[in-house]
Amino acid sequence: MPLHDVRRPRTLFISDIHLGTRACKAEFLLDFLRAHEPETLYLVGDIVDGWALRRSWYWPEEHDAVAQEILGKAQRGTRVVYVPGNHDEALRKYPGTWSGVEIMREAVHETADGRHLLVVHGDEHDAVVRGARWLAHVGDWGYQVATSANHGLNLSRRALGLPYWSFAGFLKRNVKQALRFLDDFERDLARRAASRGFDGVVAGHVHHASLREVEGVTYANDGDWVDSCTALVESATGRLSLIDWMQERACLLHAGRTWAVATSSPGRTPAEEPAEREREPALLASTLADPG
Ligand SMILES: [Mn+2]
Repeated sequence: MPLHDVRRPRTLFISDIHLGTRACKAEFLLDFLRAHEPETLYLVGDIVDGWALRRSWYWPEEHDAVAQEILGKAQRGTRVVYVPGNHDEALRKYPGTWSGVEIMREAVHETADGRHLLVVHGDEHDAVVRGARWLAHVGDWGYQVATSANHGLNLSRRALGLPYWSFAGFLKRNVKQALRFLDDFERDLARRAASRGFDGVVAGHVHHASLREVEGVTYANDGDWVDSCTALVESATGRLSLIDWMQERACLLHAGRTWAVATSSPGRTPAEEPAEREREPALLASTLADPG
């Protein structure tokens, strides 16, 4: 089924997908990716969850399809820049271009209106984050199962098919603490970007989409595809905005568009996909899962 109105924004930023975990909303992401053909796509870390894969192998068809769609975009001319996060930190050791995807520790994005944005996952520079012990576990449900006092609780949550840990849930339960932490995180990243002469920073890591001015610089966070299904987008004129894909899909469906969660590649047959590329996502995932 052809998708209506494929959007061609100048830039898309997505992060915290956590492919390789059951919590990843891969089908919504696939739907989102197929509805957008950006000039540049930034993957702002925690794309493949190497920590989770190392504990137990989980790589269903939808997760492979997401990886294939990203590689397909690179093949069709999108510039794809992958800035690894803490859950895919093994890739930080391999800067360079792989299958058309540029891997780098941090990136600098110039907007259409000439602003320079630092693009980082957000975990590595940040003393605030290291101070916040619970944040190390964001997106890392299995780790919490193994170590926390909630062991029994998490086991029963797993039996019910629920994610072990959710930032949205944490936010609801600990509003004051979470908001204070988020504010510290945002200020710290914004100050670091400003001190290096940037006009702003784009990050992920905290699973909380945000776009605001902090002490004269732009702080943007593209959110996640575990709880919220959000992305940051730059228009042709350089305007930044956040996309809440669950909300937009609901509106599009309401407006009678034939937008549906895609289960097969629209307009392309498998024969058009280079065969040697097909094994790459699983190969990448197994590399990340390899403790060596
Ligand atoms: Mn992270």
